[in-house]
Amino acid sequence: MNEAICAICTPYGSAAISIIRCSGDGCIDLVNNCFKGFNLNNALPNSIHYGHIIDNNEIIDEVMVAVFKAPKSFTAEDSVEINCHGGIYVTNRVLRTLLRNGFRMAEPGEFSKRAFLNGRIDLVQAESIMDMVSAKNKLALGIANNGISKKTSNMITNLKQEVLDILVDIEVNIDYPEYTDIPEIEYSNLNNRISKIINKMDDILDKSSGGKLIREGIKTVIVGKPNVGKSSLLNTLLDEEKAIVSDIEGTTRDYIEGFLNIGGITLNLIDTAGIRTSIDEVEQIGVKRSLSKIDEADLVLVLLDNSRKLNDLDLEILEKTKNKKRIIIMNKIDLNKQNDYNADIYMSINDNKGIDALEDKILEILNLNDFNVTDSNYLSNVRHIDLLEKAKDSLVEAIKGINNMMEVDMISIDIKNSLDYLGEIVGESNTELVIDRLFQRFCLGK
Ligand SMILES: Nc1nc2c(ncn2[C@@H]2O[C@H](COP(=O)(O)OP(=O)(O)OP(=O)(O)O)[C@@H](O)[C@H]2O)c(=O)[nH]1
Ligand SMILES: [Mg+2]
Repeated sequence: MNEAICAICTPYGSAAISIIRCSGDGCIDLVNNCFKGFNLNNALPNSIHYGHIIDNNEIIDEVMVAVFKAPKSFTAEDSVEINCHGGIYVTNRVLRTLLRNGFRMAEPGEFSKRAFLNGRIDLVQAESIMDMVSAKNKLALGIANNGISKKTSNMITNLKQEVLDILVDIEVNIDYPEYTDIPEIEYSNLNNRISKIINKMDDILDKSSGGKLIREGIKTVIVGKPNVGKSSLLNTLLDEEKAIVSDIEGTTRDYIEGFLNIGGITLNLIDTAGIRTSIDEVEQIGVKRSLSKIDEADLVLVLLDNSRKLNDLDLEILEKTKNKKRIIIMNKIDLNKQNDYNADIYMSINDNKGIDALEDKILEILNLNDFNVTDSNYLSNVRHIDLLEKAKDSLVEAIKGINNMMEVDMISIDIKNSLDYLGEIVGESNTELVIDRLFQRFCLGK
């Protein structure tokens, strides 16, 4: 029994049309009760009909209504999509009419959740739909498409099948020791088969770090002592006057963010407060935040000043970032040279010099120049990567057990765990709680 639900699934605001999505038991009849035109109960699957939404004989809107019948709809339930005029007031009136006529408001993600629970899509596909909606660049869109088209799920399902085959061989040995015609499981053979799967998993995990960066955006932090031109760099890269630039040290007190697309990749660019020992309490908080931003960063742009000698602050910043992926930039090369430090990039933000070289260097250092979306043997979602790592760790445990000649039923526990983790990626062994939490992150109408 699936209650009839409805929600506006287009953005809230004035537009040519809005779409209200309806799904669930009796949904076609319920819409028909407030629809004047064709009798929707006689509608063919996948058909669209002209008419009016009426509320107590009052015409609310002139609409087109699309009818989908179970199981051939997004949710695999009877569904209706009402295309009404896009004004906020009129869309809300249509929605209210539906709510008064037996529908309840859908929760965020409920349509996708139903599609998943009804077996229309697996969990990876559902998550990829959300990724598609939030994709900020071409590569992220490509990754989302891999997920929706089941390429990602198939990769996991194939791994699962291989693990399952091993488990079945072991279980047969444990459960039916009396059958002498079943070949006894050999540890060396087991070791071989499991190692092969571990190698495949390693391969996927190796490629996945690039996928994760593309999907989520690359957290890029600009750091340096005061007045080196951090805010100027942010503004130049974003091509807007987002941060205040001045020759007063300590201009930026807190961090400022903006998104930048280069080479199809999204950088989440963060300008920070110049790092120095300050007596000003507010500035000190800003400096602390700058330092914590370094920890969280995928990439750090360290700025040095060509017109000032390298000092302790520069050295401290270089030391703090030495284990991060970083690009050292010598700025203000239009001024007299006072700084001999060997930087990666030389630029003058004021004269617009070195910007292209910096952008190329960013792609080079992230190793994303030749990242290939059409190769679908990687994961991009942290949840998936985390579970695949756990699945792999369980197999590594199994190998340890084999090497220690442990009982085969103990080894099979690790293999089962691995299988469970893989299942969790596509949503096969999830508890209701995990699933509820996951779908709540969707937007309304999805
Ligand atoms: N000559 C020259 N001046 C520059 C260049 N880049 C930035 N400046 C100047 O340097 C001064 C400081 O620039 P900001 O971008 O505010 O420096 P910041 O690192 O953000 O400074 P804080 O926010 O105080 O830490 C400004 O007067 C800029 O115009 C450059 O390439 N050449
Ligand atoms: Mg600044």
